[in-house]
Amino acid sequence: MNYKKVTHCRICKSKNLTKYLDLGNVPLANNLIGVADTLDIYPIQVLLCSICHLSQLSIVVDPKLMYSKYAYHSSVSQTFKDHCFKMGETLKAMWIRKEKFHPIPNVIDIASNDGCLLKEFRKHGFGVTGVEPASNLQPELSEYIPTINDFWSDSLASRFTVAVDFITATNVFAHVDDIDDFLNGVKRLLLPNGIVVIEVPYFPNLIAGNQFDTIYHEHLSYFLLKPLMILFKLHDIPIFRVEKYPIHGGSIRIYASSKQYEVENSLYDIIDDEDSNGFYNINKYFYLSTKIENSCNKLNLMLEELHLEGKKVMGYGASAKGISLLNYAKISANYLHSIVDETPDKQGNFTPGTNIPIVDFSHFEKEKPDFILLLAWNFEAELRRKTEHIGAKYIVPIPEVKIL
Ligand code: JHZ
Repeated sequence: MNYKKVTHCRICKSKNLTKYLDLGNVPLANNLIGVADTLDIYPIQVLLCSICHLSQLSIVVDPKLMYSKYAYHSSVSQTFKDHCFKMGETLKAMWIRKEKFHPIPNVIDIASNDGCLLKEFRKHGFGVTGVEPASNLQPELSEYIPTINDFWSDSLASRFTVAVDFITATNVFAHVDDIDDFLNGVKRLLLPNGIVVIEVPYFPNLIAGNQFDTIYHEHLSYFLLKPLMILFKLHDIPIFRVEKYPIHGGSIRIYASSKQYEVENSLYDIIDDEDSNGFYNINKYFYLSTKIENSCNKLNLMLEELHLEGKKVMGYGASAKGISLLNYAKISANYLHSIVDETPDKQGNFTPGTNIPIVDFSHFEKEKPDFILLLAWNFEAELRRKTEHIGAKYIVPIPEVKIL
């Protein structure tokens, strides 16, 4: 068996888990396929813990299947690179105000991918080390970033000899099953005033923005602030600051440390908002199923109509969420000619479950589509800027399908 069932809450260990969403069985979103490949599918069901209110998938697929080779390269998006550059600037300013243990600030980035964040941090003078399990994601030699090819764990942390000012983890914490082991390793390696900085998509944005396509096997947890506060307190590294960013459809960045920095009031405001908006109550979530079904039907219908009118529709961004959306909405390869993605590791493959070819950018110029379906809607501005000259109309699928 390539997956295990979740029997208790990942944070508070309660067995009071209630299912509120079932999106059926779909393939692993980032495991792209060749034409002749066979496909494994796994269930997508979301459960709510009635004690700490963590939403979580009902199964955990073996991480080695998903991350030993990883098609996603963070550096393809300039928007994300800019985001990382600014994050480096913020952390550098924090370091300047702290007691210094090293002559320059040092950072370990967990799930460093192709070194995107660390390259930006180095521009601010950080000493950098990456930890990344995917063997195909080594940063280019010309921009060498020391990277350990492994999963982050407490046991891996115990092999490091130098404690660090910062540990960063962007878009990985939701992917981790054993978050206790993850945080034990973090705590072990932080300097006494060191700070762990974690960015995760913020669950209320998923709900408000109907971002159901971001529910897929990699994302084991869907975080509100309250369960995160509970978790970090249990590990004695309390969260003292939270910031909201628009990246990836709306994320929160949390700052935590074993040094008891003063907890900012804004945290309590966010928790009050979560509470008053009903996020701690299962009744908030039961309507999702119907809403998602309606959204999928609308997208399917629109693409069918365009197909019948003889229009050529191409996708842009073979994102994990896009691939999930195509599966949830059962979009046939007849409706979508191909998907352009500028990640070389994705090109030449097909989308799992829907068999749509993934091609390079030159195909936009060759094929001259009438419509471009923005499957990476979170980078709408960047994708539109790059394709304006094609003269196609855009289809944005989320929160509700619309033509621009
Ligand atoms: P993008 C990823 O999800 C993976 P995905 C992961 N599971 C996660 O948690 C989230 O991020 C947060 C391409 N592209 O970033 C690159 C271009 O071709 O929305 C990507 O394949 N040209 C870790 O995959 C895809 O689109 C461009 O100019 O849903 C975007 O994927 C740009 C901007 C992107 O995340």
